[in-house]
Amino acid sequence: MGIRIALAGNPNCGKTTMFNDLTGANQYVGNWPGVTVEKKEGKYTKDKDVTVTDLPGIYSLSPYSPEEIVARDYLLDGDPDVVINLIDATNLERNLYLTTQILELGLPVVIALNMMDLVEKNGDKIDVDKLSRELGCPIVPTSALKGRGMDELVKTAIELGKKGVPAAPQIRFSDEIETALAKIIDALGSRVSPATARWFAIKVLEGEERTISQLKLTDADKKTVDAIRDALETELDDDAESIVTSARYDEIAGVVDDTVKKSTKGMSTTQ
Ligand code: BGO
Repeated sequence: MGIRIALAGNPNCGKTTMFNDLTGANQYVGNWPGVTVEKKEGKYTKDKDVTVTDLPGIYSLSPYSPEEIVARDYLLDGDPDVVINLIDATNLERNLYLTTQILELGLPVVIALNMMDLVEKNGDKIDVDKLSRELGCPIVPTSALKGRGMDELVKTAIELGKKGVPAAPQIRFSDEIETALAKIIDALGSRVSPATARWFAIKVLEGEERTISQLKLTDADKKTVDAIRDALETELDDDAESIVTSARYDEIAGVVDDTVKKSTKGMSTTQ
């Protein structure tokens, strides 16, 4: 049985460079069904049983653009064995916004901490082991441009894909938000698997229509989750989507603070 790897990341994180390095000339280019978003797939040059699917570059898994919808539908329904989430290590804070969402999907995930050559050049330090622990998935430092770390990355991805162990997202929001999420997970019951429950609960808390209609909630369940959302919005005096977005950024800022040491050379181009 072959392994299917999905490559996901922000625009400009080095995804094309990495995809070309992994697949060489073994690429097929087409469109995702129904949209004019380019779809690229290829076979790994060193093992033809490994297929790599390049997802569009995106900043979030919200359903606001065709690129985001394509990427999230593929991750949720396309059933990849493992996700390589490429992140630009010189822009960690911005890139982790997508990462924290990918980790919630219930899929095996390995992070490719790309552009490490630039981080080193700037004299910045990233505690990769700590970052891996705080996020809840393995991380392999890479430089797609220089072809560094690629073998270890694919080896880690294949192992994870074969084992099929989902990422274990470690980030937790404030108590008020976590209590609301727990109540929603309870209301969703067996409609969602334990590995995907957090993803769906967050989307339902945000009031995201697309997910709510996909879940086919009964009117009674809709009332229950609406009441949970209303109570949180009143308590925190904000709308649910902004509450979750701010909470994500707050937690990410904490993770970056814990794991990144900026050079004092003053030549860093980051943030
Ligand atoms: C240009 N290290 C470094 N230093 N650069 C990298 C790495 C890495 O690990 N990975 C990628 N890049 P894409 P998306 C460019 O094109 O793969 C560079 O959007 C330039 N071009 O070479 O396109 C990569 O697919 C002129 O840089 O990303 C590319 O995710 C001057 O990051 C850019 C400088 O990579 C984006 C850079 C004409």
